[in-house]
Amino acid sequence: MPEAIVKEVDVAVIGTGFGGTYSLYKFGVEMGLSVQGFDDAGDVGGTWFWNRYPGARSDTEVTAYCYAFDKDLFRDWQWSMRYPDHWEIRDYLNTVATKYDLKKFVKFNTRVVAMEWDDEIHRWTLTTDAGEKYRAQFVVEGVGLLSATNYPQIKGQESFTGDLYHTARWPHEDVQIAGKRIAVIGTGSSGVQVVGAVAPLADETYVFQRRPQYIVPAANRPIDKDHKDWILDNWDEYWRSVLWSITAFGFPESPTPAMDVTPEERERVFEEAWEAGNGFRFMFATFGDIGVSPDSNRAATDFLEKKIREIVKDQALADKLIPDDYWARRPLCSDGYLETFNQDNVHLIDVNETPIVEITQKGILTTAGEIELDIIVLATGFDSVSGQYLKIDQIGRNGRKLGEHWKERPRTALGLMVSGFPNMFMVYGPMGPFTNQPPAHEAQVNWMADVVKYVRDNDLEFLDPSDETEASWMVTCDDIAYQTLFMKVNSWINGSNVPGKPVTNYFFMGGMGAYMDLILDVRDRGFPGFESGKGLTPA
Ligand code: NA7
Repeated sequence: MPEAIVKEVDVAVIGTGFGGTYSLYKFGVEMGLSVQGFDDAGDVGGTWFWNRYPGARSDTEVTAYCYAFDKDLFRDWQWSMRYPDHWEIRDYLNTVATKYDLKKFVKFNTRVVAMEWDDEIHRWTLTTDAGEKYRAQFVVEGVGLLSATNYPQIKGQESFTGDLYHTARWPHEDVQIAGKRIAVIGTGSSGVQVVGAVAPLADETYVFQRRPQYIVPAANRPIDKDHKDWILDNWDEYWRSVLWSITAFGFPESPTPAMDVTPEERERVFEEAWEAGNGFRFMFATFGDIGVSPDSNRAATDFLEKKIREIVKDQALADKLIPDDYWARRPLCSDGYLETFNQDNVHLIDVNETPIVEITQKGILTTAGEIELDIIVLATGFDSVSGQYLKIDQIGRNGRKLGEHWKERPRTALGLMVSGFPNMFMVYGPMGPFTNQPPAHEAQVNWMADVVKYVRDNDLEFLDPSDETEASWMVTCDDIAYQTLFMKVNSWINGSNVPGKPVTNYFFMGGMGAYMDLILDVRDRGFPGFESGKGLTPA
């Protein structure tokens, strides 16, 4: 006997971060469709529900780290700082959810564990971790680019008698930092933020570094009210400029190659960007080719190396903090990270020189001896881009399994849909744009809404990108990505941070504007290369 379906809806939405919350608004409120949301978290927030570690904040300027669909909200909401912290971002998403009464659509503390397409009735059946089944014609997976944790298994981890936390699974209650001995393993965005926040308070801070990173000041400060007013006065023009830029960060990008100007001019431009703060600005607003030209990249890293040497007093320590590869990882920024290494109670442990042997009851044993600790922080990042999708057992048309379809590498059409998985959309899925996320999420969800309208208006039941359409998108993405330096340096951007994960291209790196033109063109031409299906509407 078939298992009972708890509810049938037009659109199921998995995840309530920026993408999922907007999807609930778009489909459930604006379009008036029946929707059902799910989140394994206890509330809205997405990655910001979980990332509550000390120092956790967006390092994207907030005027492009917010929604564009609601001008009143933008006017009324009082962001405090240029880069909002995790509390403020959660508060913002909660305000949106409350304003549009979105939480009524969502089953929180509920994980979707499986999804299967029924090719007779053209509907998805979703199964939750409680074993309940839901049915939906369309599914939006807003599960997060940086959501599935990369949780290393270090020998002896379970024997530690102090507290051990991953940055992306930080406890909700206050963690006492003052007076503690703290180890931070990892020096990506999260590790750098944690170290900057805990080093001034902790008794001793031990920074376990595998590879150093180039770091630019954040220059966090109260939000610039004049800029906010300017955006309000130029609303459509501003958001168009964000979406039709390369990175969608809301600042003007430079088209000038770094080697086209004199060394003095380069120095002036870099110095100005250093003062202005923000890693993405430094990479993309100074010159147009830092991510692609080895010479331009080297000019930038020479400048950043000089700054590290100026800030860090002990030059032997500075040597260890200077990377020796291209600056082609996700650009970091921090106010104070490098400076902490001038404190006597902040210790850099280079795990290449003195590897971790094991975690003990009392702390961490390296080849140089045991370090006694109260707290160990795993700032070891994420099984990014594809990891969270693969946690859901997904079966599409003709029994196609997502895990098998993606075995060699993740594949999508337009970063939005997967061949053989009709009416299933991914917000910021693999081969999506390599850009600031919230504006891209909105643009993608709007495109999904256009698919839904197209299906309904044309009396269809589903759209499904063909294998050829998917293959052609992969070629487009790879042709661009392999011209960049991001494919030459190991990081989560190319999957090389997680053992066993395919090391490959995961993005469309042609810029947000080009991406917009491509996806809107597909829409305007009536989705060529997509198979459509009519069928029985279920009783
Ligand atoms: P990242 O940027 O992937 O950084 C993870 C860090 O953890 C990085 O320094 C890694 O070293 C280090 N790492 C990972 N595993 C280990 C082990 N086993 N031993 C020692 N060190 C390790 O993750 P984040 O959370 O900081 O940031 C991810 C994104 O989230 C960020 O870019 C923002 O967009 C938000 P490595 O450098 O790889 O040698």
